[in-house]
Amino acid sequence: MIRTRSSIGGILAFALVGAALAGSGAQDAVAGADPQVSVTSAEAPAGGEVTVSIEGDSGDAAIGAFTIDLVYDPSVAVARECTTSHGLCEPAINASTARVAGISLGGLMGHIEFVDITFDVVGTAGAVTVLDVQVIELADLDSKDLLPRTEVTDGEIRVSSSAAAALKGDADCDGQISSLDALAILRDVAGSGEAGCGQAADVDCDGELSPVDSLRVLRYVASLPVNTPDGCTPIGESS
Ligand SMILES: [Ca+2]
Ligand SMILES: [Ca+2]
Repeated sequence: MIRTRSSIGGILAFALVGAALAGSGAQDAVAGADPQVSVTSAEAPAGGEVTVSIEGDSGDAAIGAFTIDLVYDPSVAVARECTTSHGLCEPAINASTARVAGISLGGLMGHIEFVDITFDVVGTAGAVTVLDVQVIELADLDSKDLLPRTEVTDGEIRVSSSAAAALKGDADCDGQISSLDALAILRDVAGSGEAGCGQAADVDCDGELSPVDSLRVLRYVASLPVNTPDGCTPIGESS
């Protein structure tokens, strides 16, 4: 019995050392550095969506297991979906908290992308929610608790003014003007889709969407001259 157990232990130890060595090849740990966990900040108009990332650095450790919560104000932004490559994530373990939990046999070292979380922005312009990072668990490959020496940095989501952000001609509201905007207008006119930013799409300011609006956007994209009626914001400028 003893012999069997020790040989299993030996194999396991060998596997862990091998995995740790493999993991340390790409990015060497910085001796004496503390682990860090932070979240990116973002700004988006009301009704839009925004993705933030919880990132970190292993410092001088190799991270074997983690559980991290992100607490937010659901009157400003609500987490809708999340993606992680290290385990599992859930955008809403309750009305104001997203969670990611993961493990690594070889140990996560260097820069770490824990999770991407996409929020629907529901607050009014000027509203802000703190993104409160709460590290529930952070342990190395020996299950040693790294929490006491982990630096944690919060972020925020700010609701911008959509009126100021809207570019004339940006019919699909992606922040740039391209042939896709001309297509979005034409699809709207044909009844087979809706231009998300209707006011920005009405580039000749006559109060309705028409093929003329689409053509003007296409001329702009092709760097051809575009006449703008008096009192109408030119294509490519903020309205
Ligand atoms: Ca666009
Ligand atoms: Ca028009």
